[in-house]
Amino acid sequence: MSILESIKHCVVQGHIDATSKFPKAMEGEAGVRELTEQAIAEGVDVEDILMQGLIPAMTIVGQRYEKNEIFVPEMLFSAKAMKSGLELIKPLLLDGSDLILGKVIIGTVQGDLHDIGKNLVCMMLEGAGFEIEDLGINIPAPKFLEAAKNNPEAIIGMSALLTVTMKNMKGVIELLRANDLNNKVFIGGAPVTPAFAKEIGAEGYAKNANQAVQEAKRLLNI
Ligand code: B1M
Repeated sequence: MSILESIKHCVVQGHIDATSKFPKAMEGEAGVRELTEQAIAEGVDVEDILMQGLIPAMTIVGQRYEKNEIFVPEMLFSAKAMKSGLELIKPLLLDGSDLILGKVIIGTVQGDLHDIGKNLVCMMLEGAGFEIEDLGINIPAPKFLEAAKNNPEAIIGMSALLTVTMKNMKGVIELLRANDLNNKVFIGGAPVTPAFAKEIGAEGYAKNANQAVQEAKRLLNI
């Protein structure tokens, strides 16, 4: 198995590192943390670690959850394993430049606790030179409003992973506009589509973290 395959396998299994007690059968074996460290040390491209190791693993986790092969606790271990890899590659995605292209306020909408994709979007934006105010997860509309009031020039990014929570994006936009705030808004997350973005009045949509950078630049005319 290649190192990227091994990283993917460990994320799917939810195996964080050699000290992890989960899954029992992998106790003592290198996990996502050690393997990601090893891949970095061997000079494997960070983009490959992300696109061929970490991200496809979560797709498999989602499929296994849908088929009832795993349940929420296992999904949570996979998310933790994924995060341990992301933490290691984050500094490498940031290029150290002091240039600030603009500010992005970002959060996962109310009712939604998924933050891996949002965090990835934050990393890519930060790496591209944007200043980020990350509001976190489960963010109610008034919190977006407050942040927008303090930053009228900033653009607002919203993430949702659940079909039931993506509807809350509309409420945020309505609240901003009712308060005469014109911050441009872009949205993303697995169930979100360009058509939905248009329907709720969001100015932008991005399918993934790379597109989020392009979209933020477009909205700020960069
Ligand atoms: Co949840 N979950 N989950 N989950 N979870 C999904 C989303 C699901 C599709 C799984 C499935 O059934 N196949 C399903 C949603 C079904 C639906 O609504 N259509 C689901 C469910 C049902 C649930 C619960 C309801 C389960 C339960 O409790 N019964 C529950 C809900 C909790 C809540 O939020 N209130 C729940 C809980 C969890 C965990 C907490 C266990 C964990 C999240 C941990 C965490 O995030 N800290 C979890 C996980 C890990 C997943 C899956 C497996 C993986 C999500 C992920 O991290 N993907 C997911 C299945 C899947 O997506 N395949 C699933 C990797 C990540 C890099 O991709 O987040 O899509 P993604 O982000 C991408 C793009 O979407 C985009 O760019 C990112 C990078 O390329 N993007 C943006 C995201 N945000 C963006 C914002 C932008 C632009 C682009 O601009 C602002």
